[in-house]
Amino acid sequence: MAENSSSSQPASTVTESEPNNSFATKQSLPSGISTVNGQLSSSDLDFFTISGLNSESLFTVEVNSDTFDPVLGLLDRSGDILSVSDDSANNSVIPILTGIVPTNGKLNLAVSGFMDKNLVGDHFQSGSYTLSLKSFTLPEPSVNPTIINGSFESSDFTGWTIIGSTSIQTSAFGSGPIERTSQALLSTAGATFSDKILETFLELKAGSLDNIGNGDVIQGSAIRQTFTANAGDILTFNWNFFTNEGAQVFPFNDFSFVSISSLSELVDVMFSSSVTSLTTQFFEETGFQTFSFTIPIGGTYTLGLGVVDVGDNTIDSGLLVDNVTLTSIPSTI
Ligand SMILES: [Ca+2]
Ligand SMILES: [Ca+2]
Ligand SMILES: [Ca+2]
Ligand SMILES: [Ca+2]
Repeated sequence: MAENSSSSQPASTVTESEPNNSFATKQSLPSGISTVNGQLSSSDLDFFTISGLNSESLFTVEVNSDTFDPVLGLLDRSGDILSVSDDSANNSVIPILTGIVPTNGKLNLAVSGFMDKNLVGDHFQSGSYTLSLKSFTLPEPSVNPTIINGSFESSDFTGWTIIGSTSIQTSAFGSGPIERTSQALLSTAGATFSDKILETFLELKAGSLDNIGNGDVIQGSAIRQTFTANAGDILTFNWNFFTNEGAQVFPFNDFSFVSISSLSELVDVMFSSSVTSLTTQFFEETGFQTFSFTIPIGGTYTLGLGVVDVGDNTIDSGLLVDNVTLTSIPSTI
């Protein structure tokens, strides 16, 4: 194909080139590539291999198109399908895949069209698309002298470490905030990560999230903060759980959780006092609740909060958090 003489494209962008319809003829992308501009036609499949990534770093890959409904696949080094994404959220047709870069530093990807979940070219979608790759490592958590930015009023996650689909929301979300103008939203929609990765992130034992007992945890989002506290200090926060699962004939039991010293469920889809959520993107909510924990022994603690999909990652749930506060008991003289 013709060389693109334009210098307007950033160096990290390449144009897809045919033939690339099979794993054997996949297009090799040089290291440092983060964007591929591609074209899909009816029955077309576009295979890529991206090399030179930092092994063990986390990645998210997504495919955006203005004209068609894309499907994205991740393949192992033999070309077998590891996972396939069609839609990443209830209100989006964008496929997103996430994970850990394998030790060889390579990702094998395939772009197809709805509803070619087997990646065999069985579709009638066509148009241009953009495949975007991000890879990153999580910062080493630092120890804060107390809870920092528990109000989320800095309008970002200063003081927190985050993974997955997290955002700062205002009253425009349709619920809350319960404290001033900003709150945190964790969601199972979008670029979420596997339970195994969440457990590593939150320093939980492997299998802890499945062991909650709601079923096989698939993917989710979490935030954490490590801080020092004295015996008797009281940690509190406000939360509101949202789900679309309750509107399903056979709902999966998505849940939200807190971990501090140990892991416990905040609430799941089977909550009894369900309230129809008229103003948000979700069908149901618990309404705002308060969590409280008394620090048993002075020392360093990590607070983790999360929301996860159980069974599959088709129907979304979310968790609003605000007003995370560590209250010290005044010392007696
Ligand atoms: Ca193509
Ligand atoms: Ca192709
Ligand atoms: Ca707030
Ligand atoms: Ca779900």
